[in-house]
Amino acid sequence: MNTPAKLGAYVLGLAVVFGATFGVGTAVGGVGTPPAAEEHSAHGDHGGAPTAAGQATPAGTAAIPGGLEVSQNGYTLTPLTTTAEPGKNTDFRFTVTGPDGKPVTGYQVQHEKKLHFILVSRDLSHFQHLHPAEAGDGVWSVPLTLPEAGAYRMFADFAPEGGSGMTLGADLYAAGDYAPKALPGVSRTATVDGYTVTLDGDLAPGRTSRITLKVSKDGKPVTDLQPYLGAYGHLVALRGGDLAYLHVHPDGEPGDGKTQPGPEIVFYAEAPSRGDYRLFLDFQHDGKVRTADFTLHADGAPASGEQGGHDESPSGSAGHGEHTH
Ligand SMILES: [Cu+2]
Repeated sequence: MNTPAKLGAYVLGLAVVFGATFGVGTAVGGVGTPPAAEEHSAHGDHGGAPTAAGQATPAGTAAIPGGLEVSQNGYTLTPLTTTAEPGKNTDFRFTVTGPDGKPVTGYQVQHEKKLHFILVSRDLSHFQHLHPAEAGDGVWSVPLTLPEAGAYRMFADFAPEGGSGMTLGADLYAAGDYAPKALPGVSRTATVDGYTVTLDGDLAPGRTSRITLKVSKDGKPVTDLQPYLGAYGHLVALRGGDLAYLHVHPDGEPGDGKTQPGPEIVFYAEAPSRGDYRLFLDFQHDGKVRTADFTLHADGAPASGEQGGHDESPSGSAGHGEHTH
């Protein structure tokens, strides 16, 4: 084998490793997660693979994170419309076609939903997490408002029957004058609706990092967070610049005997590279789902402690929760 061919095989091998690590796409998006067993078979190699891969190659060179492609593994996301009037609610519809070219009708339920839908503005100043309804014949329907003029990214996070989880992404547009906002600077405290959420932990390029979010209200820790679609919180993380969709999963779930309903919610997040990331935490309290947002910067070599932290992740924990706003 000549050298280029060997190199190619080597890179391909790394891609396979990274694919297993990052390609799950449920990230939360994670949003959705395959059933627990599926979820964990998909990233069952968390403990060792990120370390090995992170040391063997510059972070981000071998992986294609979720959300960047409109088509993957033979599955293609097809919005039936890609434009909307700013501020006007529309019945937004789309399909996912399978390897046979037909709209997929069979989906695995992930955290009580067959498909999780995330919409962000491309400047990451706007975020929505919705759950479309099946309109028949593989068509998904969701009432959607693009709040103002600009370019948007939609993500469909799902696992087809008999397949593994993935996140496909497509651009949507609202016509009109558009003034993009700069990505907010690094921020570890967010306030929403009288709640303060603080973030502890750092994203590390090419590694799984433990992120702890602590919810308080009126200066007091919130200890009665409500389960929402199977979790106490749902975290979506997107990379600034290209909106790569990170794989994120929570540590523990309601009813597992050890996961408390706040004030802390713990997640494991995989940042594919250095760079800026926006994080959106959905949590439910007093019957309402709220979103707290943060900016983190992943830089430098991963700390050895990160991996140890991740090893404490119970292998039986379910993925993340979901919510509708
Ligand atoms: Cu969802």
